[in-house]
Amino acid sequence: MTGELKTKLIETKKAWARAGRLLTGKTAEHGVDRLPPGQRLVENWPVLDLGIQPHVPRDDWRLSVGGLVETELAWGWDDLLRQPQVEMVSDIHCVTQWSRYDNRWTGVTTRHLAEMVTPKPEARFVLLSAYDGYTTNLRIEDFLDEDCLLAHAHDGEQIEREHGGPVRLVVPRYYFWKSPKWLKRITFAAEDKPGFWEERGYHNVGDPWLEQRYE
Ligand SMILES: Nc1nc2c(c(=O)[nH]1)N[C@H]1C(S)=C(S)[C@@H](COP(=O)(O)O)O[C@H]1N2
Ligand SMILES: [Mo]
Repeated sequence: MTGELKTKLIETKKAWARAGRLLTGKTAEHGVDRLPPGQRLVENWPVLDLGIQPHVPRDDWRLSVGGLVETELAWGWDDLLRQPQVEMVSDIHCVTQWSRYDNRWTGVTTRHLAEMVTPKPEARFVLLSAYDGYTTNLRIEDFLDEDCLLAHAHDGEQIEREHGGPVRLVVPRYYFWKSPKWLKRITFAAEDKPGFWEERGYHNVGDPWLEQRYE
């Protein structure tokens, strides 16, 4: 681990949630309006994290998948590359108001991963944790959307450490805090469990077109 936890940033973002900052009161329709309400387009790619950017060499990276599944699995870097690879282009929407269009991700779809582990029928949520201790949660159907993937490359280059390399999750339909960097563990569960930002006033679902910034 390097860096210190950004306690001030975390306190500020908690206060924004309490105050409902940045809310426009508008909603929009996904698939009709490309830019969700209250968002502005950026060309650069901001870096957001809790102040800790873990250094996980590719050869040390392990992803474990378990909980309510028929077959648990643990993948290393080579295992991930041996799975069917896809390329998908999607937009990023961060709750701090920036959006970034046309990100070309390479990796393995969450649907393929689910085929490998076979979630049990009782599994309704997916709990995610990362090498910096970050956590977040998704409804299983959102995790299994067709555009979700475990990504190891962005615009044809390996994902840089600051953006979550070697492997991050990408869930384009929701605010980007639902896309953990430095992905470590995926747990299928019957019960939901709020993650880091969800426990600090951020919305449990986080749909940008419904402006679900805060709970
Ligand atoms: N492991 C981990 N993943 C994380 C975060 C984090 O702090 N740790 N921050 C989230 C937030 S709030 C955002 S906006 C995006 C930022 O990703 P980026 O730095 O690649 O833009 O990562 C999300 N995933
Ligand atoms: Mo964010």
